[in-house]
Amino acid sequence: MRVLLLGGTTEAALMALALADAGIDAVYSYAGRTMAPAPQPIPTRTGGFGGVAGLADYLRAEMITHVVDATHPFAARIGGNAVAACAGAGVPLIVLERPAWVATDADLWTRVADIDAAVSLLPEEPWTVFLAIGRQRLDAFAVKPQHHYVLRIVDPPEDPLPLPDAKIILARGPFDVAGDAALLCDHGVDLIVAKNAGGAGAEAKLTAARGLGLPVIMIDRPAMPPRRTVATVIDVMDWLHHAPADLGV
Ligand code: 3Y8
Ligand code: NAP
Repeated sequence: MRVLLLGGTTEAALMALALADAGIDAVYSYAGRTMAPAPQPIPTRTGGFGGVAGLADYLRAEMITHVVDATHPFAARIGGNAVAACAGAGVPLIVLERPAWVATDADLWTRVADIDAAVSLLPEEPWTVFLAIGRQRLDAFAVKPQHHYVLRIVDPPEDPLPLPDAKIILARGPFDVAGDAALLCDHGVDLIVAKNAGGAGAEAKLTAARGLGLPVIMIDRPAMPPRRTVATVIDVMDWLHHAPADLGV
C-alpha cells in the first residue's frame, strides 16, 4: 500500500499522524500556497501536479495505491482533479471532509452561493468588513472600494492589494474565540464574510460574531462531483484496510 495524502488542512495533519502511527507508506502533498507550511510526520511534496494528467502520471510513477483527499472544501480544482485522475489511473479515492457549519438561532447569517454574491450584498455606505476568506479572491471586492476591509491572511501579500482601504492581519490559525472577539471589537467590525469551511480551525470568528451580535455573510461550498466522503480519520483507516482495488466513487 502506498498512499497519496492531498493535504493543507487540520484534518490532513491528523490523517498524516494516523498514517505515520500505522507505519503506512504515505506522502503528504502541499500545493505550496504558503511560505512555511507546517511540518508533517510523513514525507511531503510541494507544488501542483500539472492538472489531471499530471496527477494521473504522478499516481502511476509513484505507484500510489490509494488517494486520500483531505484538502479544503473550497479547494474545488484539486478535488475535481483527484476524482478524474484516480478514475483514469484506476486508483481508489476517498475524501476526508469536515461537515459544514450550520447556523444556530442566535446566528445572524446570510448564506450566498459564491464570493461574487457576497460582494453584491455589501451595502453602498462605508462599513468595516472582516474578510476571513484568505487572499486568493480579494480582487472580487475591488468593486466596493468604499469599505474599510480588515483582512486576515497567512503570508504578507507580494503585490499591492486591490482594496484602497484595508488593514492586514497576518495569522495562520487555528484561531480562538477570545482572540477573534478582541479582533472584531478592536477593529470595530460591522460585518464578517466567511467561507463555510467547517471544522474547528476557523470557527472561532463565528462564535465571536454570535456573542457580539454581528452579521455574517456565509459563502456556501462549491458543488463537487460524486465521490466517497467520510468525516473522520478512523473511517479513512477502515477504508484503507478494506478498500478493494475499486474506484473511489
Ligand atoms: C497551504 C498549510 C494545520 C492546518 C491549518 C483548517 C484550519 C488554520 C482556518 C480565517 C480563516 C482560510 C485560509 C484558513 C484556515 C487552518 C489550516 C486553515 C482560513 C494553511 C496551509 C495552507 C493554507 C492555504 C490557505 C489559503 C486560504 C486558506 C487562510 C500551512 C495555513 C481563509 C480558508 O495566502 C494564501 O494564498 C492562502 C491561501 C488557500 C484561502 C484563500 O483562498 O486564500 N488556506 N492554509 C496549503 C498548501 O500549500 O497546500 O501553511 O501550514 C492551512 C490551514 N488554514 O496545520 O492544522 O484546516 O481549515 N486557511 C478558510 O477556511 O476560509 C482562515 O482567517 O478565519
Ligand atoms: P485549488 O484551487 O483546488 O487548487 C488549485 C491548484 O493548486 C490545483 O489545480 C493543483 O495544481 C494545486 N493544488 C491544490 N492543492 C494541492 C495539494 N494539496 N497538493 C498539490 N497541489 C495542489 O486549491 P486552493 O483552494 O488553492 O488550496 C490550496 C491548498 O490550500 C490546498 O492544499 C488546500 O487544502 C489548502 N487550503 C485551502 C483553503 C481554501 O480556502 N481554499 C483553506 C485551507 C487550506 P495542479 O492542477 O497543477 O495539480
